[in-house]
Amino acid sequence: RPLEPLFKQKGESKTAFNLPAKFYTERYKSIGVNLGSRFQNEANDVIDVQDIPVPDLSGITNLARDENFSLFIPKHRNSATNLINLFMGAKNLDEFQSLAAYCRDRVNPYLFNYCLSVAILHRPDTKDMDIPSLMEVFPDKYVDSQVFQKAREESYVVDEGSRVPIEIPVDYTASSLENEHRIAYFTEDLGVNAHHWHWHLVYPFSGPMEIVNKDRRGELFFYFHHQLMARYNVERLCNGLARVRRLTNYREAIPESYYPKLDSLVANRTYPGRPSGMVLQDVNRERDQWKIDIQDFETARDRVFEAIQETAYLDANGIKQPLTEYEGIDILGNIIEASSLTPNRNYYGDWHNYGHSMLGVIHDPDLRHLESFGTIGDPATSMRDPIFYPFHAAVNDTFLKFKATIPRYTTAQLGYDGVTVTSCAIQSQNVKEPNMLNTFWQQSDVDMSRGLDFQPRGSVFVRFTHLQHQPFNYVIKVNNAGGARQGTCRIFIGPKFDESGNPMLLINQKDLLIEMDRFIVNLSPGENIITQASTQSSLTIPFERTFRNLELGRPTGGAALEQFNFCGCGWPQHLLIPKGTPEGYACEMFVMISDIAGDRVDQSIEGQCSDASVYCGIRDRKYPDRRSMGYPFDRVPRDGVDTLEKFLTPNMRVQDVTIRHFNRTVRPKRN
Ligand code: CUO
Repeated sequence: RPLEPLFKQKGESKTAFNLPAKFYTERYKSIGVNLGSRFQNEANDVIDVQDIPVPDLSGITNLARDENFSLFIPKHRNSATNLINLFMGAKNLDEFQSLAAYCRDRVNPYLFNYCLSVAILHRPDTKDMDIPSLMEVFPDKYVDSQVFQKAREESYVVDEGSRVPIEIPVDYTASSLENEHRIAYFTEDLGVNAHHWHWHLVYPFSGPMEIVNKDRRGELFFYFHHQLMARYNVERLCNGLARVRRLTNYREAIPESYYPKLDSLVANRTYPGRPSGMVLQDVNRERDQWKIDIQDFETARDRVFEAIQETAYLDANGIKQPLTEYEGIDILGNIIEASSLTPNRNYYGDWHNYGHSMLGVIHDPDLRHLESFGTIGDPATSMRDPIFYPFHAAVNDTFLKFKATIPRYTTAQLGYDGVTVTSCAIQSQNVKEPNMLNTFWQQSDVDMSRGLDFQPRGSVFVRFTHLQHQPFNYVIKVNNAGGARQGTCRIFIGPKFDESGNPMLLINQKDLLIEMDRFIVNLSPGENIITQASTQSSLTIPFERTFRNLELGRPTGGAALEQFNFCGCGWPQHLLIPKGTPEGYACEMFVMISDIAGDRVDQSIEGQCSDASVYCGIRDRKYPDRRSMGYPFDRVPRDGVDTLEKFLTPNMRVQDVTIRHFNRTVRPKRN
């Protein structure tokens, strides 16, 4: 029962759906046009869709087909919950396919895509099916709008074999007058934005409980975004910018501005820009059935602070419950986001989601201009906007305030008796000096033809420029004074100096430490040499999987779909390390072998994608590490420990490493 072709919009699919007559939409019923098979002549496959009773879509089609869609807007969220419930409730695959085919021509396309993806990810009978990346279906959320006009021309005028890729300039959203633009290579990176969308798809905050309620999802919401912020801040430091500010005053003018240069192909509208100096206002958008005051936003935040101060929250019955040492962070994550697992939405509200949505309509809070939300209002595009970071810095700081209230790790909780890390080093490919990481620019091509709103004959490539690094190995020497045993190797990298060039204090440095890899090692008695390739990192997925239909150097022409779902969730490998500087950016690498007794989660992960489990977890399984996420840096260091050196127990080691940036561009091989 193929579902994948249902993702296709506007007829680019080669699969036609033969629909029962009662499925025809009102507009075409009278003239007998079956939208599902309107391209039947060109179709390779024709699928007969099973006749089922027509479902009630009234709580779903209240979002018009030509509106932009955001989960952060309550009305849209309700429509999504209704549609996911409908898809999840289908008794079998035949019925699911029929429902999806019926809905496709009636439901808002973004909403449809999201709900179909969520349902495929979570239904037991479709878990192994492919879902295409959002970038493939809706490239308009990722790519400069000027590209589409050029793509149209190229595909109409030039034969497939002679087409040249359409290049997206590096600096298309702003000039160098805008300081924030120095790190646009990170904030506008296609892979980063695709990953952020995918993370939120795998961990939806609303919908049926069986899809929201995943192991430690509130804690992972914290940790994933904490790591995003660490990575972003280090990119800032590499580019001569200070760590990002926190957005704490909701009544002050907001200096961060952004003009996204994106057009929504579905809504046929340009994503609104935001000039510097805008001020939040109370929101009252009647068409969206949405009303929220700044006061509500402030109250939600203040109540979270109150819970942290008391290390206890009020449950739905108004009874105080403790925020405990290990589980407290998970509950707090669900309260702050807020997800459907929040214990008391009436009291705590939706702090984080309010932020995205209110900032998203700052330009038209009462809908007088009939403008949709800005990029911050949608997880697929929000990381592009510089205001994402001051807002998420404030959210992250709140989590860290809670972490500062819980007991510090003792040396006994950090150590591993008889295990000594005697050395650790990085060796980059084709680089003589050890502990030297090299970054540079690379251009890559992505085939956008599947998501264009016209039907090109064959591939249309878009060429974009992204950061890349020389692949490298970690070489870690470990002495084991005991018998054969296991441990977890945890590797972090962070800046050695602050903005002023002073050595970093651990209390600040710990929040900038980027996790690079985490993997279980087998230790033999005596000396062990562990070699781990950067490409094997349990955070990342390879470039090809981020972009999936990409075929470097060749026209695609119907590239086979790979399993995408959880396997498609992962930090893009090309951004594993920060950019560094031309003169060499000084970092410290931290390596630890932790005691497996405190790490191990007894479960089988066979047959499951676990390539990027650090940020994404593993489908249908527990998070594969029992420690608090971020261990050993999730808590304030013990008394008297103010540097990484002093933090060390024998099972840890620190090594200076340098990240050097070469301002040159590697172009795709086919030119
Ligand atoms: Cu991922 Cu605010 O949660 O963007």
